[in-house]
Amino acid sequence: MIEIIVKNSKLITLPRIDDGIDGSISVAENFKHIPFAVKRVYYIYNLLNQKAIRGKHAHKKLEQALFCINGSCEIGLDDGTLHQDITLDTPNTGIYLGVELWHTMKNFSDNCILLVLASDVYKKDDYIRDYDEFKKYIDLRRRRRLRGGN
Ligand code: T46
Repeated sequence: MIEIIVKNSKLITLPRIDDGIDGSISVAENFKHIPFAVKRVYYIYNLLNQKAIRGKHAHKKLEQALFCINGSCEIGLDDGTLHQDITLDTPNTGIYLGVELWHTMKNFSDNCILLVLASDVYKKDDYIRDYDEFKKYIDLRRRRRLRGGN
């Protein structure tokens, strides 16, 4: 099992209940398996261009959990210091994507379905879509934290 080394992220393993030839069920409950209350669910699919690179942004406040529930894809994580690529290819294993993490989604298999559970509704202002701006933002946040602010 891969170890996540970037800040504000970890692997999430959901329970998997196998019903033999009748299939399997995986379950995600707020605060039990997902470390926040889920307010929004969306999924990314129809990835006709397997070379697509999605994401390329960070969030200021939004927390998310990503599960590739069909096929596979790769999630690039960057906390401003460390970078890591994680392959998601198991429906009950996901990634917790905390705040202030630059992320990309890439190397999609053609049947990929990426399910995302999010802690808030869609807010355009929560996105940082420029990498230099992201670096400045996390640096400012770090200096504020050192001074005892939040
Ligand atoms: C994230 C990664 C993992 C909405 O109107 N409402 C929504 O809830 C979402 C998620 C998207 N949109 C619209 C905004 C854009 O016009 O859908 C379009 C594509 O969104 P975006 O380019 O942000 O998609 P991704 O795949 O780059 O990023 C998405 C999420 O937006 C983002 O929060 O962290 O998945």
